[in-house]
Parts: sequence; structure tokens; C-alpha cells
Amino acid sequence: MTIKERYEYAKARYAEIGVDTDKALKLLSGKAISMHCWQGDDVHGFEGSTSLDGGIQTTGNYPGAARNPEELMQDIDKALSLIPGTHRINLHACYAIFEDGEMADRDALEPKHFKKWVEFAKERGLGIDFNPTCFSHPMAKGLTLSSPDDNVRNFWIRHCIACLRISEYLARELGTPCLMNIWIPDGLKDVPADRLAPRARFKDSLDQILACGYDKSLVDVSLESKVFGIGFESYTVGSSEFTVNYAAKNGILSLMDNGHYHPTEVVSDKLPSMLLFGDKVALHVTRGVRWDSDHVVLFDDETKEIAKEIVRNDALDRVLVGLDYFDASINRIAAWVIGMRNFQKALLYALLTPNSCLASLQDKADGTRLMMMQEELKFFPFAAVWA
Ligand code: RNT
Ligand code: ZN
Repeated sequence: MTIKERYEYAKARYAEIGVDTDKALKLLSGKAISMHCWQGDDVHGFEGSTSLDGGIQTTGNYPGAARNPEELMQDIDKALSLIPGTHRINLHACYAIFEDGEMADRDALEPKHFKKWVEFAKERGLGIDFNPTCFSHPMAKGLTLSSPDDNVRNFWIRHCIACLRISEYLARELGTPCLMNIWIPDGLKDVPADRLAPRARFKDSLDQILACGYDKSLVDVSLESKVFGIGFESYTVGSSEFTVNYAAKNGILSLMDNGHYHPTEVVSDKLPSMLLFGDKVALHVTRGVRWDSDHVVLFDDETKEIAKEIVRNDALDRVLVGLDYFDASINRIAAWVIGMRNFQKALLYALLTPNSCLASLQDKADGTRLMMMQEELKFFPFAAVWA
């Protein structure tokens, strides 16, 4: 059978349960996913740094990490050529491109340092999302936005404000809003003597950053929580309670990274609650193996559940999806491609589910039929639709 014939068979089979495969494919192709540039070079960036700190880590030494902007862009191109649809790329501030020997510290970054990225994205019809880089820097050896040292704290406040300007520039140039996600590594290895003050300082820093003002039609600001980082096992300033409350009270978005919770907590279950109380929510889709290990996203159960919550709550436009993992043990381009395609597969799987029919079985308390249907669906010709 040809791909087309297999598709026609699958289409008929899904039609029997009220699922329109053409419509599912159309919805899937309209969903852009933000591909994280940092998978291509082990989160090093272009400032000459070869070590990564902030409690995150890449492991492995597979050859071929991108060493400069040209190589990273070539690798992104190769990856995108193997991923269906038109997507977005997610940049960190440490990926600024300096020309003619110029350098600027993080608090002095300007839109012009991202001009090359804008040209790259324009030629390919991509959007860009952005992130302040509050790690892998001499000023980030202890706390950053929560530091008791005003000199340090103000440096990172200036950095985040500079990033707001860059995000506005990216959005304006590319004609698509930019998500600017703030994540800080701040935390403590051992039992704190004061859990409140660092959080109060973080809160004040965020207030100062947002008080600078930014064009909300161009930039969505989000705040990412974390449970712990390597070397910060006892205390995390930007915990889930901190970030969710701050975001809700200040009209910014929460960003949930599914590696950032205790191992039995799942983001799929958190999503509907976030959608009930917020207009939009942002995600970092990753795969934690026993801890926030940032393994490549697979077509696994939790990835499928996350996608189901997006699709069946009619939230394809309200959930901003980005990937966030860094694996240096396999071909890095393949790591991008496998993860991006897997999240797309998960979305398609959700789009091919007779969601309202299953929900009505739940409402009728017909758990038997619901279980039977959910299991039967696993053997529907999903692969033929994907192909
Ligand atoms: C770290 C966070 C954060 C980073 C990237 C590089 O635990 O997940 O999102 O991975 O910003
Ligand atoms: Zn993340």
C-alpha cells in the first residue's frame, strides 16, 4: 500500500469514531513550536564560555557541537528541514552576535546584537522567543535577581530590562509576539537561615523590571519555576508557589517546565488549572529521568497527556509551547528533530482522539467503556496519519 492508500484507510477508520483526520492535520500544521537554540551547542552561547553553571548540566561528548553562529544556524536549518511545519526559535541572551570585535556585557546588550538572528528568522518565516541569561557569568556565582548584594542584583535587573527591549525588537521585526521567559538559578545547597528575604528581593527585582514598561502587544513575559538545581538542593528562590503567585498577581504568564517538579507530579494535570485562571500559559517540554535531567522528548505517556490537555481544552492558541532539553550524548541535530517531531506526534495523537465522546463517558460515569475506548485508540492507525 502507498502512503496515500494507508492514509485513506486510516481516515475511514477514524471517521467511524467521529474523528476527522484532515482537520486534525490542518490544526497540527498551524501549531508552531519554539525550538530551543541551546540544544545545538550544549548551552554555551557565543561569549566564549565552555562551562555551564546555574545548576543545569549537559552530559556526553558526542562530536559536532556548534562553535559559532554560522555553525549553529546551519544546524538549525538542517533540523528544521526534517521537521514538518513552520516553527519558532528560542534564543538566550548569551547567543548575542557581536560584529567587528565589539563586545557588550549582559547588562549592555542591545537589539543590534540580535540583528543577524532577525535576518536568519526573516528569511525562513520563523518567529523568535527570548530569554535573559542569568547564569554562566562572573556575576552569577551566587544569587542573581535575589542577591543581597545590590551591585549584583542591579546588574541582573539591568540585564532583564535590556532583554525586554530586545524582545520588543524581535517581535516588531518579525511581526509575531515574542515570549520572554525569566528563569533564575538562585538557590542554596544547604539548609537556609532565611527563606523569605531572597524571595522578597526577587519579587522586588521583578517589580523593577516590569515597572520599566514594555509593549504588551509585542512581548509576553513569563516566569519559570523550578524545584531544585545541582548544587542548590535545599532551597530554590523561584519555587512554583512564588512564580505562580507572582505571575497571577502581576499579569504575566507562568511557565511550567515539566522537569521542574517532584518526580510524581505531572504538568499535564496542572495545565487545566492554569488555563482556568490565566489567559495563556507557557511550557518547556522536556523529559526528566529521575531528576531534571533534560533528556530528549519522547513520544511517551506524559508527553501525550500534556498534548491532550492542550487539545481537548481547546487551548492550541493559549499554550505557548517551547522545548527545553540539552543532550550532548547523541547527534545534536537529531536530538532537536526527534524531540520536535515527538511533540508534534503527541499533538496529532490528541487531535485524533474523540475527546468529547470520551468526556461524555466520564460524565455518565461509564468508566468501563471509557477504559475500553482509551485502550482501543492505542491501536488505531495513528502512524498512517502521521506518515
Ligand atoms: C533550567 C530551566 C531553563 C533552562 C534554559 C536554558 O532548569 O529549565 O529554562 O533550561 O533557560
Ligand atoms: Zn526550562
